Amino acid sequence: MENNKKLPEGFLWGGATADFQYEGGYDEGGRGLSTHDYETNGSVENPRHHTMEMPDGTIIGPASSFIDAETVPDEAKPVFIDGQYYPSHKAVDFYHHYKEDIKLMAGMGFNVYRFSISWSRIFPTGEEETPNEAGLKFYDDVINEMAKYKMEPLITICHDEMPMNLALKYNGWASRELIDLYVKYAKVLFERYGDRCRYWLTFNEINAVRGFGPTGVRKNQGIDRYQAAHNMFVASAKTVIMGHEMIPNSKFSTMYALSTFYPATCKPQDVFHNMQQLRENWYFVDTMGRGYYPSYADDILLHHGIEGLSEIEMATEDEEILNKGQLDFISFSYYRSNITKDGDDWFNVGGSSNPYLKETPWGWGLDPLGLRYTMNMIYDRIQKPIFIVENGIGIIDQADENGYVEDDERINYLQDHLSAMADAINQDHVPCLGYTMWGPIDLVSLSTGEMKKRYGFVYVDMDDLGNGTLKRTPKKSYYWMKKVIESNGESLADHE
Ligand code: BGP
Repeated sequence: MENNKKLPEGFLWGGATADFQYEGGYDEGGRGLSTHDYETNGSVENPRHHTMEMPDGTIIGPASSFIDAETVPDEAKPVFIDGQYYPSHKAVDFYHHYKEDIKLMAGMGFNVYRFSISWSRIFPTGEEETPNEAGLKFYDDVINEMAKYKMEPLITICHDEMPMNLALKYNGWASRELIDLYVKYAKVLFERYGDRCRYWLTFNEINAVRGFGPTGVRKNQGIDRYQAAHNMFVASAKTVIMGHEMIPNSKFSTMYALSTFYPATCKPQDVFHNMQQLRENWYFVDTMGRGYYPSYADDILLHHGIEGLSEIEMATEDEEILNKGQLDFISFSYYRSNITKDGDDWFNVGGSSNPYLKETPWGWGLDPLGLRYTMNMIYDRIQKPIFIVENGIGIIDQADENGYVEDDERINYLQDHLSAMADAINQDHVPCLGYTMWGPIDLVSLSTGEMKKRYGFVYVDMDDLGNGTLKRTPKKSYYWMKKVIESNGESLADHE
């Protein structure tokens, strides 16, 4: 019988990282400060995790969206506190290890690598007239290094962050001023890298504006979040239009957090509530994927204390821009699934635990079939190719004295998820461009600021406070994944 896990030729296999979790070098090469630079490390148990401190000692956070910051005066700026550790400053130092790391990725057979560009490395405050040449050169070097191994770049233009100046001065994406500043930034990237980069993502997890996430909004209440989302929709669409003009054969998406939800029971009210919860995410996918706001938009906004789209500030040309700047493909992250029931708060971004699923130590329910389900749901809805740009498992690895880890749990997770992906492609005929595993080289966790929540195929010797040699050592999963890629998925069938 024909192997049913082998993927179509040309499938893109690789990994994904974000600058502030991976790159470090926060004060090198003329880089400006970015929102994440003010966030401390932490752990789930440590209430200080992922927060920033203001001069009067008030603790707020996270910096990327300032949740709970309504009481913070507009003029207050966060400060760095002696004795606190700020993970983005060094991260795991890709800035100085990029040649070694790219070689390791190539050793597994990656033909794509998704990374994000730090906005403040290119425009330190976001408002300069001319870009920072040293910042542009760094990514030039990265892209050229990748080219040696025929690795295709997939670039995230903005991964949950912005120059701190833009968050403080403009209230982040709540202000329309950000649109032009972002488009100017994207234009510089297209001019510089467009000859070598075809695949671009305008934002990371844009639907996360309703919880934590990428807005930089200081007073993060309903209207500001959805105003920010609108401004990001327009910025993305303008960028897509410009990118298509500037780069032949370019393909654009934005990235969505689409870990999915199921109704807690078959009670019709639970099922209906779950549909509403899913629509909280579809709002973002539909608007950018189809090029217009969905019919249920007013209802969503009403639940967030906004009268409807009429309350969102829009320019007359926005409708046409959204229509012309539709995404070419839909990319998303998928880690887990959760359940919802009638009466749950719509703001319960994560949902509740599913009693049928095992969980990671961080409470993330393991659900490979949920990935196949999600792939089908997206394609049924938007009818554009999809791209899984984040998936993986964050667990505690036990390294031996040489840094080697026998990470069978990670192998099992990937085996199950990649098989489910292959089934969606081969049996359900969902067109999927590729798969980039989250954090191929261990990096800092976004949600907790920890190092011990590890995802990688490669172990990095560093602890939660940045102590360690930064030595890179391939784990057991590294060699397993190499086989999967070499066989273009065929070897996945050996384990069934
Ligand atoms: C996504 C983010 C990534 C990444 C990942 C894993 O939400 O796009 O930046 O960090 O989740 O999450 P965490 O690091 O919190 O385990």
